[in-house]
Order: sequence, then structure tokens, then C-alpha cells
Amino acid sequence: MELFSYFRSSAAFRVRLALNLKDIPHTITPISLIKGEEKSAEYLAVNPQGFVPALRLDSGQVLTQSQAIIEYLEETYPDKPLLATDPIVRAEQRAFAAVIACDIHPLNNTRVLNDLEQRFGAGKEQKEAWYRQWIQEGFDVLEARLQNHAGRFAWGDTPSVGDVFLLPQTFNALRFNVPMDAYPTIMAIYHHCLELPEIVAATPAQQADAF
Ligand SMILES: N[C@@H](CCC(=O)N[C@@H](CS)C(=O)NCC(=O)O)C(=O)O
Repeated sequence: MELFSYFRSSAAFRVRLALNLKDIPHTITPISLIKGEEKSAEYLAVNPQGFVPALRLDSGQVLTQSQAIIEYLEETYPDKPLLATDPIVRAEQRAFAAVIACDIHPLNNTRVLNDLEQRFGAGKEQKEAWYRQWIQEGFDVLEARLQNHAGRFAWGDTPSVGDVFLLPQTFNALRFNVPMDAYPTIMAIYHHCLELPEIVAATPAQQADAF
């Protein structure tokens, strides 16, 4: 499998985590969002939406959208499951992931921040305030939900899809100086995640394109 990735992309980070936690062999092809490589003709032939991540399977089939890719990996590599077996818990785990993937991340990605600047003249401070607002709204909900099921990780003491979505978003929050005092459980999970070598290997700083 070949993962098209960018070291700072939190959506690509989710898939790197799923691949590593499931111990699935893969290669990583960096696509530089800074250089605009995601809009090159070569990459658009891989993913016409011009986003990372994309996962090219050994068959040549390309999968896009991190949630869909992770669901595919869960279905085809059931060992080391990222979803619980109980359908209710699975629904809760998917809802937790969706708060991040659907309600926080799309409002804060680079093209939205660029649009705020270009269309409405938003400056650096305004863009940072915007960024913080959507993370804080989402994290308020997630911190409360975690009280029901967190252990060392988002669900108990084993990494799950909850961590696969939460950790990259926490990296983004820290990078944009979101005050984290209100989120002790999210921060505890962040530190526990970073004790696992397979998780550390998926972090932005460990990617070849970070240098
Ligand atoms: N919903 C998509 C989001 C993917 C996404 O927003 N990727 C960003 C990086 S995190 C991207 O490729 N941006 C490039 C661009 O906007 O040109 C997913 O979960 O895969």
C-alpha cells in the first residue's frame, strides 16, 4: 500500500496512525502542501479532489477521505481492531470521530483560513481566534464524553479510533496555542499515546518530509 501524505496534515496523520496501530506494511509518498503538489496534474490523477490523504492499494485502486480509508482498513485488517464489537459503542466511537472530522477540522483547514483572509480580509489574530473557537467548541464536548469511557486512551486502555482522530487534532490545537487547561483528559490521552512507538512513528516530526 502507498499512502500519499503530508507531515502536517492531520487527516493524513489519522491514516498513518491506523496503519501503524494495525501493523499494516505500507510506503509513504510525501505530497507537499506548501509547494502546492496536491494540485499538480500528477497528483490530481491519483486524487481528483486534490487532498491528502489518499491510499493506493496493491491492486492500484485508490481510496480517499481519511474516515473511509480507516473504515476500509478496519474491515480488511480486523486484527488489532480500532472499533469496539458492541454496535452501540461503535456508533459512539464513530460519532466521537465525526465531531473532529466533520465539525472541527473542515472549518479550520488551510483553504478555509486562506479564504477568510482573501475574501474577508481576516488578519493573523482573527484567523487564530477562528481556529481556536471551533477546536474549543468540539473539545468541550469531547472532554465531557471522555469522562464516560476514557482510560489511558479514549476508550479504556487500548488505542482505538477515538485516539486516531483525537491525537492529530490535539497536535493542531497545541500548534495553534489553544489553551488546554480545560481539557485534562485529552492531554492525559495525548501523553499516553506518545508512550507508544508505533504512535510516535506516525507523528509529524517523524515523517521524512518534515525536514
Ligand atoms: N475530509 C478529508 C479532509 C482532507 C483534507 O482537508 N486534507 C488537507 C490537509 S489536512 C489537504 O489536503 N488540503 C489541501 C488543500 O486544501 O489544497 C479527509 O478526512 O481526508
